[in-house]
Amino acid sequence: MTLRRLIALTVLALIVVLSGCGGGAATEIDANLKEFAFDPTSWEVAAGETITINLQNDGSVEHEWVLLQPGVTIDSEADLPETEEELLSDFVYWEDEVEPGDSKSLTFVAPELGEYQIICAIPGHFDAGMEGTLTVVDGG
Ligand SMILES: [Cu+2]
Repeated sequence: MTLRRLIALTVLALIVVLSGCGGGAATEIDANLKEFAFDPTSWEVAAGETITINLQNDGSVEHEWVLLQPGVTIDSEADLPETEEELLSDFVYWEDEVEPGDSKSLTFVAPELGEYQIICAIPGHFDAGMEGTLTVVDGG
C-alpha cells in the first residue's frame, strides 16, 4: 500500500466516522426507568430520523416512556384526560411500557423540531417525578 493510498483511506474513514455523529443528535438512545425517575432525564435526537430507544426498567413496578405530542405539556396528572382513548389520541405521540426487570429495544420516528415532554403515565408516577425532555434538532 502506498502512502498516498493510506492517507486517502484514512481521510475516508474519518469522513465516515464524523458524518455518523450527525452534529450530536443520536439515532439510538437509552432510557432507564425506576421509582420514580428517568435516567437520563433528557435526550436529543434529529428530526425525522428513525430512533432506536433502549428501554430498561430497573424498578420494581411497571413504567412507561411516553413522548407527548408537539405543543402538549402537563403540569400534573390532573391535566391528563380520563380515558385511555383520549390520552392516546390527544396527548401521546409515541409510547411504550416495560415490565419491572425487563428491557426492550423499539423504534419511533422523531417528530418535528422542538422540545417534547416525556412522562410516565402510570397513576402517581409523573407527580412523583417521572418526567423528562426530548429535544428534536435539525439533523442537517
Ligand atoms: Cu412509572
